[in-house]
This record gives sequence, structure tokens and C-alpha cells, in this order.
Amino acid sequence: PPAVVCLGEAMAALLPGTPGPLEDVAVFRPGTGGAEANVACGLAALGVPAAWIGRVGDDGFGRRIVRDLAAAGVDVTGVVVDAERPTGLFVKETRDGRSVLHYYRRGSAGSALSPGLLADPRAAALLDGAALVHLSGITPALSDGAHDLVRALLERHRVVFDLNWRPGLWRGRDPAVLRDLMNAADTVLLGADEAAAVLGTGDPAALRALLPGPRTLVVKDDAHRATALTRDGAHAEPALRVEVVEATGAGDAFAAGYLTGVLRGLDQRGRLRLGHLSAAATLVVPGDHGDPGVLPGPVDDLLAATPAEW
Ligand code: KDG
Repeated sequence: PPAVVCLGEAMAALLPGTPGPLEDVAVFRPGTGGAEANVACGLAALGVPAAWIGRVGDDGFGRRIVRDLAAAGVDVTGVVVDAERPTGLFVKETRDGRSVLHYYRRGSAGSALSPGLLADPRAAALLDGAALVHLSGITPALSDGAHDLVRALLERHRVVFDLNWRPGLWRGRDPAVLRDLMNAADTVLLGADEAAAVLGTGDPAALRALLPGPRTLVVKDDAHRATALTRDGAHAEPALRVEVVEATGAGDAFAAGYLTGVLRGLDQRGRLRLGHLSAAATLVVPGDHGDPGVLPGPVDDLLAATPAEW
């Protein structure tokens, strides 16, 4: 059975054929996105059996998502097809060299996640059989039902929670709930910048005081380092220096690498390094999903190198 279940909303993605403002793009390439689905793909690429659970519409975008994830090696047996609502969509735009995502997901099949999912025998079997359940701070922003499902999963499972702060999704909702949700998780991953936006500080020690609940708190300081805080203290590892082509999905790739390290029984140093390596494989390609094959050597050899050689 899958060792990790990633649960959230996956969306069809329209990726511009050329950089520039949306109004000037001539051709879009279709893709599949969604933070938790990206993590599932990243895990599969690193050899970890992973499932994605979510809801898609009974439409071409939904079928494309399921097909793409299955092709990436992700277990999709827990996917629910909603005949009433459409699959969510995002359109990516490059402005001033940075990617901006525009969402078309309100009222989507994915946003209708709710605790009712726990009564679905396929989803329940996947969740009960998994060592880890991966959730993100995107899901509680989608709807009351999705928020309630996240809360229920935190009570029942060993959850790895990636903050994934998406301010645009929280309009009309109170993001203060994110602190409670994170405190109920086993492991929390967050960026220093998004932590500053949500919790008022990006400092690892100050964050630890605000988030005493999780066994492990991983604070990512952008391109510089990631710090794991556990009951035994703090461990920081520098990030790899890479030529960034496109950053979307890098945080998800980091999560996939870190979780692979957890399941492989690596120490914090190894987990953080596997996170950095996996993120690097996504940063150096234009797509949202990296391929460990783009790295300058086998992942296990690179893991053994010293950061100065990265
Ligand atoms: O982390 C990448 C995601 O941001 C992207 O795939 C879309 O899930 C998404 C979101 O809600 O932003």
C-alpha cells in the first residue's frame, strides 16, 4: 500500500508557451498542478509509493489529472469524481521574470472536499494504510467542509503539514486557524517568508515557541538554508546553489525529498539534504515537477557529498 497519502485539490494547469503578460500569450501548454499532487509525483519519482486523494469533475481536465498522476506512478484509486462540479483550473503568467498563478477554482469539485470523504471505503483504506498523510494550508482555505476534513485528518493520522500560504484564497476566511492546524500536526514545513506573513515571524526559534505542537518543525529560508527543530534541538543545512529556471513546485519537491528521508530513516541532515536535492531538480526545469535525473549524479551519491561541493 502507498506509504504516503497526499490529499488536497489538484487542478488542470494552463502554462504559457512564452513568458510575458497573459494578454500576449499565443499558446498554452496543458499540465497538472496542485501542491499535494505535486508532492505525490515527487515521492513517486524518488521511489516512494504514494497516493493522491482528491476530487475532480467528470470532465476532460479531471480525466487528464488522473491520467497524468497515474503516469507519474501515483496511486489514484482514491480519487472521487464529482458529476456536479467542474475540475479547478489555474493559469500561469510570467511577469517580470516571476510566475503568477491565476485560479479558476471557486465551486470546483476539489473545493467540495469534506469529512464525508472519511466514509468512502477506498479513501479510508488508503489513509489507514499510510505511514504519513501529507496536507497543506491550501485545503482549509477552500471551503468549510475542506477545513473540517483537514481537522479530522489531523486528529486521526500522522500528518505532515506544509503551510503553503496562498493569501488570495483566504479572502473572507480567518487564516488564524492555520496556527491551530499546524500545532496538531506531527511535522510542519514552512517558509520563513510565509511564516512571517501568517505568524508574524520567520525566525526559527520564535516560530518554535508559537508552534510547540509538532514533533518536527522545518523552516525553509528560501535559497539559503532549511532548519529542522526537534525536541533534541535545531539542525540547519544549506541549500544547493542552482540556476533557477522556474520556481513553482520547488516547495512541494522539497517536501517530497524531506518525507522520503523520513521514510528512509535518515537523520535530520539527510532529510534536509534530500529535500534540497529534490527542490533543486524542480528549480532547474521550467515545469512544476522535477526529475531527479536532471541532477549532476545519482541522488544517493549527492547526499553523501559535502555542501561545499554542491
Ligand atoms: O506549489 C505549487 C502550487 O502552488 C500549484 O501547483 C497550485 O496548488 C496550487 C495552489 O493552490 O497554489
